[in-house]
Amino acid sequence: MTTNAELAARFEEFADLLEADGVEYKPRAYRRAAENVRAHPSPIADRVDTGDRAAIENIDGVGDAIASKIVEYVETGSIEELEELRAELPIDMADITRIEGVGPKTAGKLYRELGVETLDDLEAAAEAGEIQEVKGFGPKTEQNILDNLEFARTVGQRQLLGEARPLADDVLAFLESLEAVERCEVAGSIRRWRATIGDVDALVATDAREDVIDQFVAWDSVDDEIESGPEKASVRVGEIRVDLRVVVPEEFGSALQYFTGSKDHNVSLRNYAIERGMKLNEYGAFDVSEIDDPDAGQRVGERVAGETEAGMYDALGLPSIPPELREDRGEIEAAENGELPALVTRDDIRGDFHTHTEWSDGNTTIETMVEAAAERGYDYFGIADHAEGPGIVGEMGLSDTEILEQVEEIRAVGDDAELEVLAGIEANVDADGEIDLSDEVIDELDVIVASTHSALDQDAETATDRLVRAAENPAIDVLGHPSGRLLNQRSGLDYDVTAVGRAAAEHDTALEVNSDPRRLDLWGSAVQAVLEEGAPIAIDTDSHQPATLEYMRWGVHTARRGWAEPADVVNTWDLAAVREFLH
Ligand code: DGT
Ligand code: CA
Ligand code: CA
Ligand code: ZN
Repeated sequence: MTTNAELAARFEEFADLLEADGVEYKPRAYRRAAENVRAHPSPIADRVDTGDRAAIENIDGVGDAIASKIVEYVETGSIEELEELRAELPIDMADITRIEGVGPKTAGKLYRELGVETLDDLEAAAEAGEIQEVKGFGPKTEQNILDNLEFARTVGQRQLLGEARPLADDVLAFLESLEAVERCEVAGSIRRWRATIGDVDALVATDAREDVIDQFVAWDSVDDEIESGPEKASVRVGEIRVDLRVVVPEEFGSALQYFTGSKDHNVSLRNYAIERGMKLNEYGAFDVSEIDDPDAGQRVGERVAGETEAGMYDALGLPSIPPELREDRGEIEAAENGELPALVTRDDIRGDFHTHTEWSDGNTTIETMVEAAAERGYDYFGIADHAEGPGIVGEMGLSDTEILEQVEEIRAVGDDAELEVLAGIEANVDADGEIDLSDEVIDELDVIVASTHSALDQDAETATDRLVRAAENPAIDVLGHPSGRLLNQRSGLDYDVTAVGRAAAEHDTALEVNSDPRRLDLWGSAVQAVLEEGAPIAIDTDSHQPATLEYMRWGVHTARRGWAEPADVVNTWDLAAVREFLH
């Protein structure tokens, strides 16, 4: 069956190609549709099957034209208009746009002017000095392309969590629907909620292994079978590789533990086991204290666990360690000492401080965003549109006067809302760590998020000074996406996370976990470092439309990778405590 993720990917491709073709406005509509389709709670293909056209058109951002394309794709497996665009613009878009500063529009131009289709073509053109000759480009653009080619090539292999996880959910739903499947779970980096994913690993317990393998490779969503054998199969779904392993129920827990990783966690855990006369592998936990040669085979000694994962840890006298913590950053020692954190969950979240509306580059009104927040049961909700400043292009950013106008409207919407609406702004941390807002504006606002949008190539010392200075600024409540990284596109600021965490702790500034799957900034190890300094964090979605309030899922799991407990996260606090913090 066609998944929502697959449909979303088609519309994103549509948007890219239209943009490459020089079409205006339409790409944005397609992107919006893609986000809403991806976030839709049930399979849209079901609506096509039941002929419920109205339900499809009811999805935010999906009108008559896009609904027709959804139907066409579900029924025929392709969209004619998209095929025509692909033929007209045969560009390796995903590869080429991974270069910072090269978007679909630029890619389209380079194709038309120089015939650039691949990264190799691009490299050749840049090295021959052809790019600087194209109208609108110059030596600087050309140099930028040369500087970033290497990065684009190496990161190209990994998928964003936000793209891979919805697919993993579909894989699980499919496997669960098979009669022979007793248990199934995802493993690997996706179960640890890493920001980027090499491949999706899935695991099934069954007594009918070959049946399950056969049914899996025959799944409608599979584009290619890479390999298959009696115990495992690898397939490609869209751009993502899915590895399935099929085990007998008695060994499901040990296999799950093993294939969840990380490798470093497993190595440490195995050593921990050896010190206690135990042997640990994908087939079980074995007591080998009475055995002369524990390495004589895979299943030697007395088998004490393997059916459940919790049993594996229990066999070592340890409580279960949440998958997000399995990175060999002290979790085994914490488990041994009974000091594992009680991790924050999605249900603990009471609000969001960083969201956008059409006042800057968001897609909708303050009212619509607030309603969407209320539907999620939040207690408070911050609108933080862009202030004008470095890194914010054109008319998008708000001037001080416009901010004051917007605050009035936010207050008016807040008066009728079911939750507390916080008037905020996303200010710009300039190259020196300052923000540019008048005292009057600062006084009027409830929450000031300050983010870096420019000068992201500073050296580590300058960048650290800059972020420390921002963290010390009493006007700033939340330091937004501190590094400014864009996954698979740019690495962002390199800075001393501990030093910034210390400054934030001393000056009561929260550091943001930006939940946008392209950012996830702070990331797990950075969260852990700032929490050790005692700084609070805020998990924000940076939503530009209602559907992406669901990005909170990625942010929460990222915070969990950093050992965050509810008390560490400002937006789990009640309104009174939040007010006090923001004051
Ligand atoms: P990825 O796919 O690159 O995002 O990362 P993972 O962690 O999903 O790695 P993957 O798919 O190669 O393997 C899944 C898990 O299997 C990995 O996290 C740990 C386990 N594993 C795989 N190979 C080895 C190995 O050689 N030694 C150990 N100890 N564990 C391994
Ligand atoms: Ca994997
Ligand atoms: Ca794998
Ligand atoms: Zn933002």
